[in-house]
Amino acid sequence: MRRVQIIGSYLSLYVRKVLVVLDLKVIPYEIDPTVPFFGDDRFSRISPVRRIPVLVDDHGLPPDSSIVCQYLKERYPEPRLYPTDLADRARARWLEEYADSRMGEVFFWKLFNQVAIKPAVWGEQTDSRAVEDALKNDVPLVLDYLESIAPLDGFVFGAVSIAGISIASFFRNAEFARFQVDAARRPLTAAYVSILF
Ligand SMILES: N[C@@H](CCC(=O)N[C@@H](CS)C(=O)NCC(=O)O)C(=O)O
Repeated sequence: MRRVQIIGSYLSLYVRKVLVVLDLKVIPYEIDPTVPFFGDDRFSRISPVRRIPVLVDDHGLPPDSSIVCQYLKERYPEPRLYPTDLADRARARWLEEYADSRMGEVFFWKLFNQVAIKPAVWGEQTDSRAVEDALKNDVPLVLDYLESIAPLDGFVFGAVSIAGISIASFFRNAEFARFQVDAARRPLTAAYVSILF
């Protein structure tokens, strides 16, 4: 199978989501570690909003992790990472979207960005109040929602799917920001995240 190229860093949760899909489908890849903040004109042309990941293969694709994962699903159908049932497939896509947008907002922008990107990339101070606010107000709402959809046992939809992959990718960054799910308060979410890792 031909090797594909992924423009993006291992540190990005959206890149990680695509890499997990590539690994599960045993598709060889190489990483172009362009950092979006410093990408050149070529990067702006292939990623107009200057975001990673971008998958580069012989088809010249648009960016966006969900679009890339959908493309990989159609080009390399096995193993299936979207449920067979139509309604479950819609639910899985919703959880992917929830992870990408809401969890992205909270775990990436409000936490990881504050504790990692601001100091390491921009040399700016972490806004501790913003971090505290996210931990107090935003994170609990996300975790409550996940607790309501996490299965009693095993995976949502019975097998590893794009939903679990998307959710797990965010918890890795949350962990980099020294955040862990409290298993006593949210046992289903903690168990679900632990099997996804
Ligand atoms: N919806 C996009 C989001 C991608 C995204 O926000 N990537 C971040 C890295 S984790 C990025 O490139 N940030 C650069 C910036 O905001 O300038 C996707 O799913 O690919």
